[in-house]
Amino acid sequence: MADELTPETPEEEQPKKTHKQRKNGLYPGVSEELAESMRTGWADTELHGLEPIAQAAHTAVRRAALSARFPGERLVVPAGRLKTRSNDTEYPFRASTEYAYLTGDQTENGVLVLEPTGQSGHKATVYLLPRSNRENGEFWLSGQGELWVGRRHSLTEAEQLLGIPAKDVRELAEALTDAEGPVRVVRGHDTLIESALTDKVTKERDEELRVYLSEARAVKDEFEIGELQKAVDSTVRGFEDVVKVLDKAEATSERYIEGTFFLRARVEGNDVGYGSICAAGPHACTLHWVRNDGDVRSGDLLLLDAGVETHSLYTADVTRTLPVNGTYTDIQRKIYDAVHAAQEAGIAAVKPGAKFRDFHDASQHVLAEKLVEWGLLEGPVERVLELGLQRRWTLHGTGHMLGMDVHDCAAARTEAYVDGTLEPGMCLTVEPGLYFQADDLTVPEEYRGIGVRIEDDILVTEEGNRNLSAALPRTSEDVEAWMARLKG
Ligand SMILES: [Mn+2]
Repeated sequence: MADELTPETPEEEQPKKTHKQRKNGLYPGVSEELAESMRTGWADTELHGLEPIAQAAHTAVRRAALSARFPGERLVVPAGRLKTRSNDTEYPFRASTEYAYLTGDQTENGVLVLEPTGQSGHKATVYLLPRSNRENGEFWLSGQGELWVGRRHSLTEAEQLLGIPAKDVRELAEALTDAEGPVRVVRGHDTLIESALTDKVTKERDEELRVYLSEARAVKDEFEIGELQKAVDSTVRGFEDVVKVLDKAEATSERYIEGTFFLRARVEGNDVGYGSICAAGPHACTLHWVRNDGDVRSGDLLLLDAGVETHSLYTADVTRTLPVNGTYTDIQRKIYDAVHAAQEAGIAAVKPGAKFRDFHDASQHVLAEKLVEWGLLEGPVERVLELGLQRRWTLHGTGHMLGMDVHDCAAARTEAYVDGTLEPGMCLTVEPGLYFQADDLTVPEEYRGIGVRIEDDILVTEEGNRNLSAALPRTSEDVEAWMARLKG
């Protein structure tokens, strides 16, 4: 099946192999007459005059910046390959962020190569699987044949769409093995390409390429900001969907919430940008609760942390903590309002010229004040912050860069990110939380099992910031009114 005629097999070898397979009885049902019949009688479906994809002009600018950073070197950026889920089924394919960022393309096995054109400048080529060959039976006998997986773009069509010359990827590994001169590859996506380069690359130099591509994504261009807003808008609708079916979730489990949000993500976007956290009751205190198999009970809170990923792979990352029955209890409201105050302080600290750490510090300060005020920690607040004592209940950093990866720019150097300075065009989450574990004996019983997080997606602007997810209510009163309206 899928592995009988692998895509990287040079074309000229394939007819022979197909013949041998038939002879060996691998395709016992295929007579020479059927094989002959399948070769012919197909219409020419080549598409002509295709317009470039929306981000083509932007990807060209990104490749030019990459070229300027690594003059005279061959740069290899793979999309990645299908990953086996079980036997001959694969996980849904998601192209590497680096490849999609530089090409706008998302097809499996694709590889972008920037070939140096002397001391400065590069020639970009995108290497792709071409249309399936009909002559050798590949299109219907191979698991990667278009009859099984769907029509691909021809190389000519891909060139028009991406604005990059396209070649057959099955010739790439050999070409890379033969090529001379310095080369770097983005690791972790394509073992075939990496093994072709194994004698020519070093870990340290490849890491510099990865770091560059991570830092390059920190400031978003106009296209990216539009896509992030789209992702957030779909996410807002997904949250509304969930509120409308909370009774069904109560009758079943957290899975009903996960499935409801996923429906919105698949209909309006590519997927969810990360596994949805649908955490009812004490599950809210488990930061990455994605099992989502628990009960949803009236009187408990639901912490929903979810984001739609657009077709272009930009994701939202939004959290709301909602009372399942529509009304916060007194203790839930007290904790919720404290987290909201901390988020307000955090958002206010997001502006150009501010340090990345500032919004975290602002939020943590508010949370430490509340914990002292409630008698859970002994003051003064400065002592608490100095010793980090609030972290027993605040647990995580207050936010991160957001983009094609939910934790975007993760390979950036500390000085360029965590110790860096905010600039217009950066997009980040502000997401303080308080979590009182169900078995935490250091807090009064009424706190135990309550977890609250509020998370919004904030764009740094020239003037300060813009909350991309402002369409979702944040104060406890506004959340209750919004839920009442949707459930009404
Ligand atoms: Mn987040």
